[in-house]
Amino acid sequence: ADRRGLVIWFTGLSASGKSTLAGMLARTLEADDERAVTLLDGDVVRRFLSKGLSFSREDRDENIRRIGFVASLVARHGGIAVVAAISPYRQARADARRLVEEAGGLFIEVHVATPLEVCAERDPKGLYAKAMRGEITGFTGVDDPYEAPEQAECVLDAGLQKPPTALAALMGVLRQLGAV
Ligand code: GGZ
Repeated sequence: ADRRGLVIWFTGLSASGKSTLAGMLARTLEADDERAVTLLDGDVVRRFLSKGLSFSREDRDENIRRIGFVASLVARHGGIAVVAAISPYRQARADARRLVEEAGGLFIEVHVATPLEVCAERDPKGLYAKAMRGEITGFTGVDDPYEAPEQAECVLDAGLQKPPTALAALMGVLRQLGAV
């Protein structure tokens, strides 16, 4: 397999299963791959690296720019970055891809394409309910855009597949692409 830097970028709606899958993938790679693994989860990033940023398009793009920059540094030094962020805008994801590739890394976009109805049904933080009642505005998938990837290296439906099944499918794609 290719042993250069690697970025695995999970994009998808809130409650689609990104964080769960990213965490499971990071633990698997930590055990099985000699490269150091850095997990960049949207929740944690917004508490530290992106503290104070809102969910306007401008601030989401800034958030993704920062994550892409850190991921490119990890890749430059031959590590693996696993990213989980809604990253709703195609252009911001393309910019992150370019930055990582310029750093000599392999960028793999994973669309966690769990249907909106499933995400809204799960609603672990009650945010979809609030958004649908109009108590919060600009919520992705309700009254804010999500631009689905057109050419993701991997598409998973965490509504249909249980996490271990989705992870196995992703590992298969990563092996096929020579990423691991
Ligand atoms: C989307 C929001 C919003 C709005 C708060 N829209 O399920 P969660 O709670 O843990 O995941 C969501 C998280 C999204 O942060 P990201 O950094 O991944 O977003 S982006 O990539 O667009 O910058 C959700 C919570 O923050 N959240 N308000 N309006 N998600």
